[in-house]
Amino acid sequence: MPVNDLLPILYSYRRCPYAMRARLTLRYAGVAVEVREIQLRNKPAALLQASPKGTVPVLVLPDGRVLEQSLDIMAWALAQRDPESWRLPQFEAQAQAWIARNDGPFKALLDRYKYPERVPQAPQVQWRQEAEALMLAPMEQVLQQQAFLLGARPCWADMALMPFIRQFSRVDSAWFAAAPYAALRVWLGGLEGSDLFESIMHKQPVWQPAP
Ligand SMILES: N[C@@H](CCC(=O)N[C@@H](CS)C(=O)NCC(=O)O)C(=O)O
Repeated sequence: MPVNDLLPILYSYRRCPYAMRARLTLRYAGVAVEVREIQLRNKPAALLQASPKGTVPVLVLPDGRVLEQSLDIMAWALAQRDPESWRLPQFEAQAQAWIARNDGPFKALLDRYKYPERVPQAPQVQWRQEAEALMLAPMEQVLQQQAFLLGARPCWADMALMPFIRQFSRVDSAWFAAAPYAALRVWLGGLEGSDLFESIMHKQPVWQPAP
């Protein structure tokens, strides 16, 4: 049984970047949810029943609707409340373009860079260089001009990308610290050091269904 039948239930995995972007947006929007921390290797039946594809995040709404894509959860949360205008209708196409580049080709390169042993056909550095050209360098160029991807204030594209850039930065943090991406480091450091990010990264026990 949910803790409170009126609360949406978020199936989440603390370290999953897709789940991070969902938790960030729900928290920012002030939407209270019951977070159910799962283990990817041992997914609860209730999650698979709600969403058989078996990825997180998944948000189950009190009316029974199921949102099973992180971007849908972000959009739903922002439709409830968007106090600092993360959604900028005039820049929606640019936001979508950054997110598509992140979730598509950048995520593929990030996985290769992170797990180079799975793709022995090329050295790890190749995946990093491709990711730099695709994402880090273009982001750096923008962030040298303005503090966030679409202007002086954060928007939902910043929040959607940040967990992935963070993951990338941690594969080889010494390299990232010295790489020619000073503005990107400031952007990442600011978002990572924010109270909002800190608030969604607290450790919590794995959810156990009631016996
Ligand atoms: N397109 C999905 C991707 C979510 C996703 O791939 N999540 C990973 C964890 S980071 C997952 O649940 N993988 C399933 C597994 O590893 O079994 C979304 O945006 O929500």
